Amino acid sequence: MFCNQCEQTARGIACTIQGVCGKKAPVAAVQDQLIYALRLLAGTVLKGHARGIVREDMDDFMLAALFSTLTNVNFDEAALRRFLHEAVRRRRELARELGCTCATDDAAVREGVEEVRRAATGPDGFADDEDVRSAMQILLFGLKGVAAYAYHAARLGQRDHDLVIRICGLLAAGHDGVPRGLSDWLSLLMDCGHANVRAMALLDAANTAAYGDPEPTPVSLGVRAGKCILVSGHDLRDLEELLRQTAGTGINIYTHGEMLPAHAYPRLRAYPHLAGHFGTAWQNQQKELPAFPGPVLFTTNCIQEPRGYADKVFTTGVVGWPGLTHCPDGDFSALVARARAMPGFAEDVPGKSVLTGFGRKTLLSAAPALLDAVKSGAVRHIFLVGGCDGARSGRSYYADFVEKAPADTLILTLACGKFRFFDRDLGSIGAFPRLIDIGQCNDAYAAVQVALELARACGCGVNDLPLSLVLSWYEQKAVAILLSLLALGVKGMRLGPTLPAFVSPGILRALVEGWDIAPVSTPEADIAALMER
Ligand code: SF4
Ligand code: SF3
Repeated sequence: MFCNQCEQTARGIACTIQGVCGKKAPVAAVQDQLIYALRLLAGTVLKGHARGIVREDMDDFMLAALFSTLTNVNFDEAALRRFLHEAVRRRRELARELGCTCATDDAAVREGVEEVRRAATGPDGFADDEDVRSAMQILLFGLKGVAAYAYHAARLGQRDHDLVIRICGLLAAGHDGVPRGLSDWLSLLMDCGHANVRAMALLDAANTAAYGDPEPTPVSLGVRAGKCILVSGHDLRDLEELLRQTAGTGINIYTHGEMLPAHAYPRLRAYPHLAGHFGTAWQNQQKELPAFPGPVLFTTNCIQEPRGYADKVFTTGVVGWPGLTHCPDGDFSALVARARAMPGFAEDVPGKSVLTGFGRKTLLSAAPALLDAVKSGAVRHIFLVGGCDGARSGRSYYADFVEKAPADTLILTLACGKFRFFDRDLGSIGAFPRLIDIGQCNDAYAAVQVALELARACGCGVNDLPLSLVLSWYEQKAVAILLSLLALGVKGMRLGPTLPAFVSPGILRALVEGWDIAPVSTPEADIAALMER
């Protein structure tokens, strides 16, 4: 196997024997085949699009299949193989309809694995230039992130066929016979970044149309006596469906990881048995989940091997782990039955509460007051410290950064990286709490909107604001968000805890020269340098 798509890749180079994440070589092989099959399918979908063929089920399939190869989503070889066969079947069927010959069969897809591997390692023949190879990898990984966000939006009815066509065009690049140099690939990366802005906007529209605009909301870290279910991941629709199916049963629902901001959506908060938040970020689940006295549902990434507690872990949607019970779309009866059979919490245990839900509307309405605070000097600088969490020890940088940021600075945060500091009391500046949780990783869209609004109100560019981005990456949604920020022209970002293995020296040079991007160093040095910018 060869997989280098996430931050914890072995030796900082690639997982070649087994994934550090737990991915086995046969699973990696099917994922490689699936990617190749999707590249071929994308080309046929583009031909169909040119002939006016628009299929919602095809669009949904492309997004789900791509999402299933993202880090920590699906480890189930059989489930991935079903996606692969479906991709091959769909291409053959569409090709027949278009009247073109289609050489895709399982054997061709098997050969395709070699091509995927060469794209990554490049021994000969395919993308010999290491910078082109790097750009191709960044593009593929970014597309996985775009697909993830578009998938969530589609589940809530927000679909955009043109976005899927853009994804298909980018996925087919390199397999479409068009010769491209490095600058062409860099411009495709920007296209991917813009496509991701569109995907995040769609998801923002989907979430807020379905559940209302998030409002700042305190969330209890304590527990209530009674039966319980823990819900992890990003998918608000799954959470809502489960809340509906458990209403009036006495079973309390707790959020885990990236599901925390769900408490801030009025139509989700309205369920009185949405009881609180349990645990921290994904990489702590093997330590934290055994103590939860009810079953756990994973709606998206990031699932880890449930060592010793597999009998209470359920998956749904694109998530899979061999041997776990997979809930069919919207049917949580098995999960609810398990909750009834488990002990639940014996008594109320009060806990501190954390504040979440500074969503797009809230932030935009606070923008004038924020501007005044910046002009008066009350707020000297705004840091956005956000992104993924992970297991690496160097990630204490982010908590240290937040701790050491001067008292006249605000910290905006989002995604699961915040669990390093989400329960700290950093005080406030006037009406603003110093720690402002915008939401999930996809709510980077809200952060971007606010930055653009502040720049507009100041009559300057985003890079002229006293605003700095300090990002932590782990998986491919972070790659998509990074590409979005680059495409929007955001400069001077700090990226850590380590640079991606798939970024070549030439691409890094382009990022430094074009966007002044830098790896994180020490909190003290970065704070000083960023505040001087
Ligand atoms: Fe390794 Fe990350 Fe790939 Fe898992 S997803 S196999 S940890 S690079
Ligand atoms: Fe975290 Fe997996 Fe990326 Fe939505 S839950 S951010 S790592």
